[in-house]
Amino acid sequence: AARHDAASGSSRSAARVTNSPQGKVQEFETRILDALHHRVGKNERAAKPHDWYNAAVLALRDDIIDKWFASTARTHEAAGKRVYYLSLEFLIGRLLRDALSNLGCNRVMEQALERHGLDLARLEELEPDAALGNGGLGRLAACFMESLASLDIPAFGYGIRYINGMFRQRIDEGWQVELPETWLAHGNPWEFERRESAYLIGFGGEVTSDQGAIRWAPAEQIEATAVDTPVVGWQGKRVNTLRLWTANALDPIQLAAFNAGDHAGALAGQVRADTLVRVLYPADSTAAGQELRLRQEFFFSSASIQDIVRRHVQYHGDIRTLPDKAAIQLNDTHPSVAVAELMRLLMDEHHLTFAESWDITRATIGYTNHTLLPEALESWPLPLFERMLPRHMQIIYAINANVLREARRAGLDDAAIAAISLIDEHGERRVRMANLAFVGAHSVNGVAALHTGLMKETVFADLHKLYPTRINNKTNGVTPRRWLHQSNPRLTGLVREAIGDGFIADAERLSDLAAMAGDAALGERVDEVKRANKVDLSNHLRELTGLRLDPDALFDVQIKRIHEYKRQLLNLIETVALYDQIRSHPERDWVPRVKIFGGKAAPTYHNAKLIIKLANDIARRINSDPSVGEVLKVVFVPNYNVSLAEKIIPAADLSEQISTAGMEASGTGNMKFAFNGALTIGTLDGANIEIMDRVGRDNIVIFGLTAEEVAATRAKGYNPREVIESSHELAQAVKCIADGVFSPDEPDRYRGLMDALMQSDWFMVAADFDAYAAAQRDVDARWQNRAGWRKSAIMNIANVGWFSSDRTISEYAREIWGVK
Ligand code: B1N
Repeated sequence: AARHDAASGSSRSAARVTNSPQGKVQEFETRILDALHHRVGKNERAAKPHDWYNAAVLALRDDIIDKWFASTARTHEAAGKRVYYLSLEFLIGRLLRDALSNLGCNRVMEQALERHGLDLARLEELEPDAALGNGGLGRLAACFMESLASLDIPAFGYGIRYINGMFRQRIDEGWQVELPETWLAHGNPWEFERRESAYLIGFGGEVTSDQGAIRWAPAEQIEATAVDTPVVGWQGKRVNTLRLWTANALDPIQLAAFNAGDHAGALAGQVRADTLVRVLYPADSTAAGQELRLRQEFFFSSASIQDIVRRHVQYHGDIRTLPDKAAIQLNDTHPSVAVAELMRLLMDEHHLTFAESWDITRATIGYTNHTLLPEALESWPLPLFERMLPRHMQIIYAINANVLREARRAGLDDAAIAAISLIDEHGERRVRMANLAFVGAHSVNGVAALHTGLMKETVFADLHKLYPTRINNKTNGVTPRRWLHQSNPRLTGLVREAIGDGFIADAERLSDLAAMAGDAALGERVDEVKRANKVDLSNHLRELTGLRLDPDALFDVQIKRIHEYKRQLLNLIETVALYDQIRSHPERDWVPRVKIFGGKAAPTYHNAKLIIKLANDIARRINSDPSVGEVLKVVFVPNYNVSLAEKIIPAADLSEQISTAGMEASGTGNMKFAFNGALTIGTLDGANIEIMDRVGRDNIVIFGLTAEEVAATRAKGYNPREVIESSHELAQAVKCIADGVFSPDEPDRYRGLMDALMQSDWFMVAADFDAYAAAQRDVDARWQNRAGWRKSAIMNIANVGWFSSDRTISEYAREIWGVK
């Protein structure tokens, strides 16, 4: 039996004498105590919950590190190709449950902690939510990292270790207030700083040429240092690395200046370095135009490319074989400058010709586009670009000359050539980062079938003519480990009983459930699971907001960034219309509903912030109106983040995916809800279309204009005022909001918002309103047929296994990266 000897430094190996479940618990307990004593520096009496959390992570981490070494060794031996995923965002959330669950240590950890009167679930809640991302794009990167490890593909994620990630949202009298999120305040037991992996990143200065040899002498240099976090795959098969860069001044303190009394000046360099990695730009689906953003982009792209090139040369000698050993994927255009940086290293440091370098660059790089919204397409004023990155500007001109010559030869006209150019010549000249990424990549992919089609027809139409085989589709996916197995243990248990547990590693096995979809007993159990999850969520929301919710009501959820194209306003106006209807017809058999909203607005996005205030104003009014009682409740959940999503999604009955068709590239929340048995109410947009194709038209509620119809309606001249005036319900609701019924303290608060709806309504809220309201009444009818609803819920779970990020990553691996 294992020796219980916490004080002994060698207790770890001593405790490894048995493999029995009790022996394992014993071993964990010993390791936790060892970590608590010797690494946290506390004994059991002095330890605070946070100390126990740290000790638990450290104990588990030892296992992870062993597997990490083994994975790296295997990769070296195989000498195969590695994947490098460059992303300015990784929205990873908490890691403890993910690691425990993927290592199969959950139960053991729970029992080891129980011996000290500690509750694992409570400790898990102490971990800060690592929010190094805004929304879908960053969360996708995190799901991809997990799938890469689960599929045993050697991969690195490269990004920035922001000191302050996504801001914390507080709701003050209904208004969003942004507070800094200090996720590193208590230290981060998951990360390892690698001082030996550091690179110089240059900015500004001059380029000189000496007998053909080009020399860039930057005016400023900052050191990028790697900070590594292990990424544990399913069943610990592989542990990959998420490598985030932090910044340091070469001279953290200039002593001469300091001694001369210029204390601030002496530290200015370090301040400049810190500023680089200080904050994540909180803009989702809009381009952040400031100089600091371009500095961040170059900083992390350059460090990552230097690291990749160094590793290649170290292991394989010849830089010319880079495309055989490295696949670099650009997550949107934020790392586009990597194209120019790789070219620079190949030409200026490795002395290859332009032609050789260009072939290597394109063979190595792939680019994923995530949005066609014009306001999100990055471009930089040419003078700024040239001042910050003079050598890269020269290289971009050279690439442009090369591409435009090709375009001429292919017979493209002036308009097409102007559209293809890396330089936008309309007005102030700008560098187009999407065009740079497109021409510098051998593969350019969209994230859902509709989106990829629209890429070919709109933003990239001319580039697509020149390179007709480059654009391809890779429909997004989500990891079933985090979004089903970990976040919904009740449903996981039920599914496991029904079809075994193969679906965790291979989500498409969920299809075995389809044959049982009509089984009344299974339907009832799915319902019980959902109800239990709703009770948990209600309790949590009561703590957060003070509101009491009825777990037997239909939980109708819209959680995502607040953006006009996502149309939270459509949902809110329909809520107001429903409220009117309930009060006018109290005798009807209304389906009790809880409308749940959550999401952050970009701090400078005025209308988005106003929409948050409107949601809160509507909630206050409706929730305190006794005439609707339990039939309708509205909740705005503050500070929506990954951890909240993990609690809300398993408890949702209805998933709101109601963007204006053609505007949501894919969506990934839509997939998470479906995996958890919610029905979708949605437009024919992004991946909703593919979800419909798989779950079947009877198990999803689709409404509204198609992308084509949206375009046609705009083209022929859309008059929202007419539409509003012709819909009694809509006109009534818009008038109420405009007249201040929900804002008696400031009656004109929403006048402008409603006027804009009447006058232009770019997002077609009015055009889709009647269809949406009718779809909601269809939802009510379906809900009242309990057996039918349950069957649809099961059909959703059974048919969305394809939306596993394992499937997505397998497609990238096979069709873009050329890895096993
Ligand atoms: O990427 C997700 C998609 O599922 C969503 O539909 C899409 O909106 C999202 C600039 C973006 N596109 N573009 C961004 C984020 C931050 C930023 O600074 C743009 N996010 C998306 C995953 O494919």
